[in-house]
Parts: sequence; structure tokens; C-alpha cells
Amino acid sequence: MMKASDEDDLTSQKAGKGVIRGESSPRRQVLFLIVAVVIVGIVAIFAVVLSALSLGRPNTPVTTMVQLPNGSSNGPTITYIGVPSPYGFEDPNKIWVFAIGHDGTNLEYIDNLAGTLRGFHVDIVEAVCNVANKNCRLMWDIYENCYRSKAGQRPRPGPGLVSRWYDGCTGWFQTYERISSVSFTKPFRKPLESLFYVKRGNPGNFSSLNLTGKTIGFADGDASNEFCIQREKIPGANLPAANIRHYSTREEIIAAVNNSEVDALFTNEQIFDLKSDLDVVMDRAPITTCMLAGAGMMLRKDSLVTNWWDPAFDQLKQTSAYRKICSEVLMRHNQSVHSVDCVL
Ligand SMILES: *[C@@H]1O[C@H](CO)[C@@H](O)[C@H](O)[C@H]1NC(C)=O
Ligand SMILES: *[C@@H]1O[C@H](CO)[C@@H](O)[C@H](O)[C@H]1NC(C)=O
Ligand SMILES: *[C@@H]1O[C@H](CO)[C@@H](O)[C@H](O)[C@H]1NC(C)=O
Ligand SMILES: *[C@@H]1O[C@H](CO)[C@@H](O)[C@H](O)[C@H]1NC(C)=O
Ligand SMILES: CC(=O)N[C@H]1CO[C@H](CO)[C@@H](O)[C@@H]1O
Repeated sequence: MMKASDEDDLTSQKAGKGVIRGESSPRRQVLFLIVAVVIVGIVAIFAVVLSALSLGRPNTPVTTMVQLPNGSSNGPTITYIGVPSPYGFEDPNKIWVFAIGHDGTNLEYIDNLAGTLRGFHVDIVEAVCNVANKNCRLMWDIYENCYRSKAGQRPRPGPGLVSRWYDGCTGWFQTYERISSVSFTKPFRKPLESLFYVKRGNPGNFSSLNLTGKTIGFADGDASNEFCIQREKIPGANLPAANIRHYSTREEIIAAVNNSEVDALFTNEQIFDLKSDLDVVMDRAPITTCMLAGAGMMLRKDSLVTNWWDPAFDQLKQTSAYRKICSEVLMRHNQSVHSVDCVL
């Protein structure tokens, strides 16, 4: 037969309290509760006092010393006056995480043999973080978590960037739309031209001179978007949402064009290395107004990355290491025929 006290023992064991004999459980629990409430109260008072203290001096500048290597042992020292971020002062040992995708070009691709991410973007992030003496990591993610757009809506930053999964996104172009919601480091890559792509041989006889009634595909979140062709004042460019299609991957894009789901695709001259499967429409000069400036790191508006990235990048630009990263892209990466037009 099981007695009531045995049951008490069993329940307290199940609750992870071990075997407690003698005192009755309900009284102990009440006592425990009172003690816990008192402890929580004391901690809360401490927290309020501490936050009041830190609020009392909100503009205390933080001085970060960054040693920039310069071939020799004693390089120049750059002193930044940092500002408090909304999440407190910047930890000098912070690990900076940057998102990167893989578009299969020399910029960023997955090295199938090693299984690692490689490309110009990897080289640049590594070099700038080295110069700035920052601890950086690249984190693969889909592009839409950095920035995305739905047909018929204004594009917007993705959850990875705004929700702080990472500190920035690697290699994004400045555009008119993007600068209203995100900020950028100085560009390391010059802007690209944008083109219309069609199925090989243009069997639909697509003309990019008048888009009335046409269905156009775009890479989701891309700089070459529906707003750009409107800015370009192409007749019919004010496409109804039903005639705008967004795609995420190279495979989706090529399938949509090859299956005539879209009459043409509009994107930049290099992304996804599309020329190896599709033809470029040549009835107009390439469009040069999609990008406001070249590609750099895309950041949240509250980001402190530019404080150290931009001076370090300026420093790196003076070196032969940077020119080598740029000039040896084809040799080091050789994923696509595109070299990289670096900002020098
Ligand atoms: C293609 O379109 C052009 C005008 O855009 C026209 O002159 C030409 O005849 C068309 N070709 C075919 C095969 O339909
Ligand atoms: C564009 O094409 C539409 C329909 O084909 C036509 O009505 C319109 O006049 C054209 N616009 C121009 C500027 O050629
Ligand atoms: C798309 O079609 C073109 C020719 O029509 C072909 O060369 C290409 O391989 C196709 N691409 C895919 C991924 O199906
Ligand atoms: C490195 O420092 C020396 C002098 O200390 C300077 O002349 C040279 O330009 C610097 N190099 C770079 C890449 O900044
Ligand atoms: C995609 C590409 O450019 N591949 C080239 C890589 O390098 C070899 C040898 O130099 C070339 O033959 C490929 O065409």
C-alpha cells in the first residue's frame, strides 16, 4: 500500500527536488516561493538602479583603438570615437557575422570539392576584417533573408538583416529603393548594367522597346527591378502586378524563360551567369540607372560596421593585396567568365 507521505516523496522526486523527508511539502513550497519573490525583487531593484546610472550618461563616447597592419610591425593607429548602439557599447571582441549567398559566379560560389564558400566576396571580407583586426564570420543564407520584394510591392529588407541574425549582407548594390531602408559601406565593386534576357534565339520576338502587355521576370530583391524600368520610362513599364514575376534561383529563372512563363527576364549583366543559357535582347543600349552606386556591405540603418569597415577598406585599397584580389579573380576562382570591376 502506498501512503500519502510516500506519494509526497515521489512527487518531489519527480519535480527534481530529491528526497526530502520530515517537513510537509506544501509549507516548504510556500517558503520557497516567498524566498524566490524576495530574490527577484532585489535583482529588479539592482537592474533599475544600474539602468538609471547608464541612462544618466548616454553620450559617453567609446574609444576603440584599431591597429592597422602595414607590412611592418608598427602601422598607423586609427582612433574611432564610437557611439553607443541600441544594444549597449560595442564589445571589442565581438564576432561580426555577414550573410553570403552563392550565385555561382566568381563572386560567391560553393567549392564542391571542399564544400566551402569561395569567391571574390569571401576574399574581400577576409581582407578588410584582417586590416581592421576584427573577428568576422560569413554565414550562408538565402538572399531573400537580406532583402526581398513581392510583385506589385515596394522591396524591403529581409528578416535576417533586420532581426539581427547577422550584422550585414555581403556584396549588395546601392539602389534608390534600398537606401530608404538600409545603409551601405563604401562600395568595392562598380555598378553593373541591366539587360533583358530571353530564350535562346528569341523565338517570341520579344522587343524591350515597348513592354505593354508583356510579362517580365525579375530576381527577387534584385537591384534591376520593376521600379528601374519605370524610371527608364520604357513604354508599358508600369506593369500590372499580374505581369510581374519574381524568382529566387538561377534554375527557377531559366525554367520560367524556357517555359515561356515570362516574355523576358530583367536583371544585371552578370548575376547567375545567365548568358550561358539565355540570350540578351540587343534592341536597346544596356540600362545603367538601376544602381545608385556599386556593391558593398549592406547594413541595418543602426549599424556600426561602417565605423571600422570604411577606414580599413580605404587602407586596404592602397595595397597590392587588394589589386591582387581584384586582378586574380579569374585565376583564383574560375567559376564563370566574369572578372570583377573593383572600385580602385
Ligand atoms: C519581330 O518584331 C519586329 C518589330 O519589333 C518586326 O519587325 C519583325 O517582323 C518581327 N519578326 C517576326 C519573325 O515576327
Ligand atoms: C506599345 O504597344 C501597345 C500595344 O501593343 C500600343 O498600344 C502602344 O501604342 C505602344 N506604345 C508605343 C510608345 O509604341
Ligand atoms: C533553356 O533553353 C535553351 C535553348 O532553348 C537551352 O540551351 C538551355 O540549356 C535551356 N536551359 C535549361 C536549364 O533548361
Ligand atoms: C606604410 O607606412 C609607411 C610609412 O610608415 C608609408 O610610407 C606607406 O605608404 C604605408 N603603406 C600603406 C599601404 O599604407
Ligand atoms: C568558367 C571558366 O572560365 N572556366 C575556365 C577555367 O580555366 C580553364 C583553364 O584555364 C578554362 O579552360 C576554363 O574555360
